[in-house]
Amino acid sequence: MAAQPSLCNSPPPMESQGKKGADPRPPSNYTDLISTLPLEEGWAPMRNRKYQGFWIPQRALTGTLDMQQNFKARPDDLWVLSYPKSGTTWLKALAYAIMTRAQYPFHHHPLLRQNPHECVPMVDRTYSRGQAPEIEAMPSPRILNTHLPCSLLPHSIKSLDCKVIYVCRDPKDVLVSLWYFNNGLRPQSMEPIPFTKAFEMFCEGNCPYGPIWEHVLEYWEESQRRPEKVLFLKYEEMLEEPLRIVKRLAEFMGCPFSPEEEKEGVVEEVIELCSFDKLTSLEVNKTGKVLLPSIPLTNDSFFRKGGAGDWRNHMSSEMARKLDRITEQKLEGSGLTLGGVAVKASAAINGDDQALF
Ligand code: PAP
Repeated sequence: MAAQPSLCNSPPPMESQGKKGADPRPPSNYTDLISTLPLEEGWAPMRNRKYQGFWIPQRALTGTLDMQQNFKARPDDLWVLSYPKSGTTWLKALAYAIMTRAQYPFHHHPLLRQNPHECVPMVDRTYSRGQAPEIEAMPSPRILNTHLPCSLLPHSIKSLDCKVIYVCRDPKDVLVSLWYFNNGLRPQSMEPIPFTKAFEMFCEGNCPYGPIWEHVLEYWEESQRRPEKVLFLKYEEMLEEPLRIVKRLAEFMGCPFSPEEEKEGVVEEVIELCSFDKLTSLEVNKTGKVLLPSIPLTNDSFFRKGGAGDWRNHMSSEMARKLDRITEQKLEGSGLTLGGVAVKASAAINGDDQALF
């Protein structure tokens, strides 16, 4: 297989770098490189390009490359990371509500007026819009987000040892959620993708930020190596035990709930503020628009059913078995289980492996 251009490991000199007074990062600098990357259009209108082993949406690629080159991490940055459709919106809301709880009363909280994606920006998309200064202007501590896999994160995040919270979800439910989301991106003139076609593409790893298993595994292994810096969560356990997870999140973030706060019900208030029912009842999430130019998205597209197991309404048991089998094979030996697939836990994380961070 032909070697793919690598900006991550050995950044090439960019034309504008080092030039005094020049715009440091016109996104067009990357167009030539991007046009050489393998292209897939099965998820149209989304076009995905294979970059360093992952199918990255083309519209996120300029931002990804720009971010890899220019993003400056701060030691107290907190990253909320995920494969798409795995619980990002919820986790963003929770992390933001936990971090800002002393700043705002819950009845007057920014999450009542802003979508969680506005409170916690997606850095590569912000860079794609040429608005990197917005990220640089954020006061510390920043909560930041991307769907990039661990191996594609900018080097400064790794070298500064920033804290990371990763959420994953049953791939079967991820696929269903992604299918609805992607169909919502299609103009009326386009038919929805047949679910069977989406299923096959997903199983082949051909999907935005896919393959999902490699994405999840990179962060899982990182969380095993450095649990104090990488917190690995599952959407399903957030649904089952929100109280335990929210307390764990606060501890990990370095702002645990005090006994007084617990007594006063602050943990429950955070959970309530970020709940599916609460967020979907808010005007901003019913009618607000997403800050992504050229994409016809409204904030309500981040909320659909908000539960586990909807795959049962979309897949035959044969399809479910096939996807579970792939998950099992991909995760074998990692000690990780996904979607109720009992993968044999063995002492699989090879301590000699090169850490991704
Ligand atoms: P993103 O990758 O576009 O940011 P993400 O938030 O990761 O999407 O995933 C969306 C899913 O989370 C949707 O799942 P569904 O399609 O199966 O319903 C959405 O409904 C669900 N979701 C969003 N907010 C919440 C919440 N507060 N609680 C539980 N689930 C939520």
